[in-house]
Amino acid sequence: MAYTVPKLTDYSPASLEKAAAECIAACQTESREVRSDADLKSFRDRWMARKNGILTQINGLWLKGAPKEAKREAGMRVNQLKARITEIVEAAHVGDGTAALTSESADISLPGIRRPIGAEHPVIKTQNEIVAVFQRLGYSVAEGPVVETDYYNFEALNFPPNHPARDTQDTLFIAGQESKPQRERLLLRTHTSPVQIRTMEKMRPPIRIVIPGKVHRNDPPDASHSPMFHQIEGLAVDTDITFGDLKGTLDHAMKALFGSSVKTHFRPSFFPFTEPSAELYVTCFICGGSGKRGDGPCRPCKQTGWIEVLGCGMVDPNVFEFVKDNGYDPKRVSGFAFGMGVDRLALLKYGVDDIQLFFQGDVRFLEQFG
Ligand code: 2U9
Repeated sequence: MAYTVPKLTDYSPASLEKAAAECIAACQTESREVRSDADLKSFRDRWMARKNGILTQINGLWLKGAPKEAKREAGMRVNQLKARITEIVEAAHVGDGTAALTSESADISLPGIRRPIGAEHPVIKTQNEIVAVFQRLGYSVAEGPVVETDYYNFEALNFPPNHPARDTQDTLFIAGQESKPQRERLLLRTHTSPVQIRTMEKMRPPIRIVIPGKVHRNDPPDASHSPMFHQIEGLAVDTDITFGDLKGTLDHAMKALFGSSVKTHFRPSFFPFTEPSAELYVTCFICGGSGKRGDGPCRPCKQTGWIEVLGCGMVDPNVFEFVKDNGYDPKRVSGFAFGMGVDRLALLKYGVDDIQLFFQGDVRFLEQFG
């Protein structure tokens, strides 16, 4: 009985596997019954014809028929099946039947299906390396929602009501929120700091956490900006945390990440949620701090020999006010925090000059990091 494409009712991986195997076996069997050029032509058309070929029927019946939740699995399985059938049809030739193999199923002379093993994404690789340094220092990893409220993303982080970061040119707000009170309005988080507030609401001090995650800003994409990028923030709160603890901790972390020879440099800065605040620079890990690469300028550090890695500071007591009832009394506890952009560090680390390459999904670019 010639093979016909069955209508699938069960789209479980096992059922898809079985249906695909039956199809492949049928195609192999028929490929061995080709005795003439005419046979070969009708065999090819029967399987490959754009109009009503078996592969076309499979598309129609199996893909279009797939329930939404099975679409992806079905899609993947059908693509593999198509690749396999195409191989068999292309390998088919006019035979004298003697080639009929004893064991019906596997024609081991045919090439196997190459299953490309993916590689860890360079940004996630960099993120995991940084998180691991702080985990080794006893920090735990916290995560939280990407869709946040104005309260957790701004208000609880001591952003004054009219702070520019609040307006649309920097922040992607969820539409249709106008009727809600400001603090309940939903937005795409612009930093992972809201997770620290949510964590302090749940866990009493002392606390040591690092928060990796995606953040969103209303930035037009260019070689160094992406509306979606990755951050890692950290927070340490206890009874007597000092700026010295911040400097010691971050100096250790930078040496663990970029090599024990790097030096660190803290420059005064400002953030709404920390006071005092600083930017942390490390000696350029590309030119070693000379500002020169070969006889040319070191562009990553703009010939300064220093690279800005992160922002940091002592948690502003105003921020603790929002979590005071859970033991974060600013008179009794103090803390430091820091935040860094991961994609930028991955660009420097891998010498990539366009952040868009990270998000275009071009396997030729990504498989370099395998
Ligand atoms: C709480 C208290 C303080 C987190 C901090 C920074 C400094 C910082 C930037 C780095 C590069 C954002 O991705 S970036 O553009 N972040 O410089 N972030 S201190 O401070 C906090 C967070 C939470 C409760």
